[in-house]
Amino acid sequence: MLEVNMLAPVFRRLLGIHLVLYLLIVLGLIVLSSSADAEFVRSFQFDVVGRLPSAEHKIVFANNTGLREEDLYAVSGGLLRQRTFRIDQGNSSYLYPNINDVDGQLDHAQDFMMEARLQVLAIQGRGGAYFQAFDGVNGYRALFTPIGVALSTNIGDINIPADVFQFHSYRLESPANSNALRFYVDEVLRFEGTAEPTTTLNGFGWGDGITARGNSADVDWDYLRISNAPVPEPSTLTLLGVGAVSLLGYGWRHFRKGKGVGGFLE
Ligand SMILES: [Ca+2]
Repeated sequence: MLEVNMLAPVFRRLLGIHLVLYLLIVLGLIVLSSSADAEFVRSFQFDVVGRLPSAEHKIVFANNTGLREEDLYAVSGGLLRQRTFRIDQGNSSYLYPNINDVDGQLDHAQDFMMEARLQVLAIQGRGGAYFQAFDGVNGYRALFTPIGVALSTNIGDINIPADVFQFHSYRLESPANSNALRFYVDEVLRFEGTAEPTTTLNGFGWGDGITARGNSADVDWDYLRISNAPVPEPSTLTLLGVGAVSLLGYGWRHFRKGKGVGGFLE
């Protein structure tokens, strides 16, 4: 009895060390998985007043309007304010790294996601506001119109009705190594089909996308984000979490038990 009680603190210490090690490993895995994601993500919040997107790494301002970037776009109040509705010729948008370049970093073998939150203030035609990406195999494109969003698919444009004049989030998604295209408005799946094949481009862009006269828009962009990396399996994280919680419970029971016995002896 005495020997068992002498061993108990040693056991508890060992258990404590194992518990701490286990938790450190779990934390490490979570940090590793999130940083692996972050490596491939570009996220634009437009939260720094006056910092136009062309100041961001490898973002190119493509502009054939004859006007300056600061005449067409402004950043304030957490928004990128696109004001191209009154521009009756040319277009101007933000591209990474260059829309005519095949050497981008988007990988068809990784999960793809591109999401923007925005409200349209004024729009005519199609594509005066847009966002799109190419991964070397497919193109993923959302073109805004007065009545919704025109999605590019393998069978041509498909109109998804939406009230573009209110703030909504819009997301394009395609699982790794697939030609599938999913489109969400405010997290609700609105379209599932096949993406448009486009093998010669790699990169992404957003802004005023159409040069033709009569296609223009004023838009407030709240954010724009793009990821292209495997998302950690929820089941793996859940398993790790369950393991951590049960170990904690196990340790807590032994801690109470040990304390109780110690109290009795004292
Ligand atoms: Ca914002």
